[in-house]
Amino acid sequence: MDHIAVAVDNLEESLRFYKETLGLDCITIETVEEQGVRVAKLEVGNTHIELLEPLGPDTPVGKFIAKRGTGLHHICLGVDNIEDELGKLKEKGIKLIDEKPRVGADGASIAFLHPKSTSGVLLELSQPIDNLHD
Ligand code: CMX
Repeated sequence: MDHIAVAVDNLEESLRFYKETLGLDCITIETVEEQGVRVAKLEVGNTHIELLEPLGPDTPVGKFIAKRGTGLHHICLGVDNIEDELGKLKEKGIKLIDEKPRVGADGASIAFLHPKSTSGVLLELSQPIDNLHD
């Protein structure tokens, strides 16, 4: 489990609960322009919670919040070789949102699977940057 992501209206307001009340460590706050989000990464054991604040109402997470409200947005599994995994999933008939990986938080290589193939949950695969092969 790489992380669980929660869509929020306001990062600082949500951090008051996750960081100050729960006492989780916020290890990074990063703007990922390509994804239209500001991301706060909190450490929980050997995994993370990511809080996603949309950069505007017309971004994917902004539209998600307008349609469904704030809350659980996606779960992310870490993989060693994302291209291989996407190839294998495609062969098995899994519906992919991203056939090719793109850049996510921390410069990781990421791709989303369509919720139709995952019982309704948006599922992300992520290959960390320190694990990228040549
Ligand atoms: N949970 C469940 N279903 C979701 C969903 C979510 N969070 N987001 C989208 N969907 C559904 C849509 O309803 C749609 O369903 P239908 O095809 O049945 O209508 C389907 O998934 C595709 O969604 P879409 O928005 O129409 O498709 P796009 O290709 O435009 O975008 C997606 C898909 C998921 C990439 C985009 O909506 C999104 O959320 N982008 C932001 C990604 C993000 O969180 N980035 C954070 C980066 C930080 C990191 O590295 O983790």
